Amino acid sequence: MTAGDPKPIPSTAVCDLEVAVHESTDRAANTPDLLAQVYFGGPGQYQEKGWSVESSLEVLPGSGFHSQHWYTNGPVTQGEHANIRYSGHAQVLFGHLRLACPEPCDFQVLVKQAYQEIYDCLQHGTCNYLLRTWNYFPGITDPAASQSSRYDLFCSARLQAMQACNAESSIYPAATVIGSQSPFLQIYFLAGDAPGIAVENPRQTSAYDYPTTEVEAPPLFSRGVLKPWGGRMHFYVSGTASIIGHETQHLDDVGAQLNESLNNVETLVVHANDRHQTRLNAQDDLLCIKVYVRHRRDVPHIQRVLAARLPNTTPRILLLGEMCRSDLLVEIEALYQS
Ligand code: 3EB
Repeated sequence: MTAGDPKPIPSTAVCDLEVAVHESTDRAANTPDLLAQVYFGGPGQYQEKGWSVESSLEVLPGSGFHSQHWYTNGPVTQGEHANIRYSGHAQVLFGHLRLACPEPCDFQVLVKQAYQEIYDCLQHGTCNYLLRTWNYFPGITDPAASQSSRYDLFCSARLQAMQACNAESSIYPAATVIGSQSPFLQIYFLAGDAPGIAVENPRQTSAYDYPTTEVEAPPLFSRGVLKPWGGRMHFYVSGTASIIGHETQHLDDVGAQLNESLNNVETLVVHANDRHQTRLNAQDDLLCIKVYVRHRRDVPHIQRVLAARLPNTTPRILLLGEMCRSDLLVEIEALYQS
């Protein structure tokens, strides 16, 4: 660049991001500031009109919201990178990838490809920081040919992709990994042009430090990620289960597992406030909670525990899905917005 060339103007605009949840699955008006819409309970496909993700997990009774709309201060454009479809602008990106996962398939190769595409996509643009990921695929605890579970292969492949893309040193995103009933690896994710702040739970061993006698490759995610957007604070809480230290608690007791998971989320919020001077209220700032349920017969019990623990105004959705450990019956994730 010579002295006379115009220099790119550094972006000083404040990026807003606001999430709204809705009871219906009605499509949002496709306004320029609509970053993404996420629908639950559909076939898990791309929509032709507008930019949306359909999560393939079945919605269970007791669910109060069925869609999420993510808004930013636009204008937003859509693009594609390899198998990824994304929507965004210089400061925020929401992406979706869906790969067929036939039987048999080399699952580790598939996941490595997916994450390499994700890191590649982010490195090609301005939104280099992965903040939050959602990962769904079939047969999560099934042993593969190598005797490792698909979840083990997932963790190994995610690590390999990070290494291949030199993304290892970055802050791990908040993440959810759940087994689905549809024959696809579905990943959707949020990224930004600035990193979030990782928050770990003092009651739980950090997943990336799980003893290597128990896991083949460490699960590379943060328990929670704080991210300011303009004047708003988001706190993305990862899939959270009934685990203390690194051990599952309350075997065969779904109610106690759910209570313990909720305790873990509350502890994480308190810890984030202590460490980072945020003022999140564990109840009032909870925009929505997702509850992944292994057995549909547990739904009434789960509804009763939620009714006892959450204000009845807190939007929730119950989704049928399998956890990565066979002894877990329930797992939750939370989105805080203040
Ligand atoms: C756990 O706490 C439960 O591998 O990215 C939850 C959320 C879990 C994310 C991941 C795994 C992951 O270890 C499992």
